[in-house]
Amino acid sequence: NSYACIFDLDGVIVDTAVYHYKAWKRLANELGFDFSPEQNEALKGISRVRSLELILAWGGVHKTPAEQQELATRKNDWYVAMIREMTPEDLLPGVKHFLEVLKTRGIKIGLGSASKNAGLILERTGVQTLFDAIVDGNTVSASKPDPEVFIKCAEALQASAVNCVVFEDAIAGIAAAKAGDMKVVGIGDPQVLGAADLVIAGLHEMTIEKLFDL
Ligand code: B16
Ligand code: MG
Repeated sequence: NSYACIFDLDGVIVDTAVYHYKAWKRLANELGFDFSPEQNEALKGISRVRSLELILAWGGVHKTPAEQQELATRKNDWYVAMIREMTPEDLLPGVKHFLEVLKTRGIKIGLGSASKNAGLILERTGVQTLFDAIVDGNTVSASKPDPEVFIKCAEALQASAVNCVVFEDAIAGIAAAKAGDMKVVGIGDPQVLGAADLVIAGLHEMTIEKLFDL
């Protein structure tokens, strides 16, 4: 039975939210409306299909399921073109170092993300080989706050829930980790992420001591 750290991707390892926002905004503009950075906050951590539903509702636009499929694909093509250009420089501060510390200590490393593009992002940023298990939008059917993504990741890492610590930037993700009976470190604003066991600004603030104190 191993100890494991399970990381969310967008907002924890990399800031892909800016690319998601650019691509969704371009789609909305083509459909004749716009949405704000504040509205964009609501899209963090939720699936592509659900994001599109919300955006279409904001614009008061109705589309058939087939049209929605086409729009989601169009958005994803623009998004993928941007993330293909990512490099190790795009890792958030402290990420590489903390992952290497975990490796040295023999603590398992997992990814628990809603994104279907997680593999490509880890590959472009050069950290793919540090992960012992990757569970993403291609493997999971229920989105956060359902704990499925983290439970599947813990199983893949052969770690029981009590021995897992999740790192998350979204309220839904923290709820998912809690629903899976795992400890959770929030990345961001303590006012927003109060449900986490510990809140830090980013992985540059994380240490092995803080991990063992949880
Ligand atoms: P894709 P996370 C999430 O990543 C993003 O926060 C969310 O905005 C996005 O809609 C979702 O991935 C799906 O991404 O379109 O690439 O499949 O925070 O769960 O790592
Ligand atoms: Mg996130």
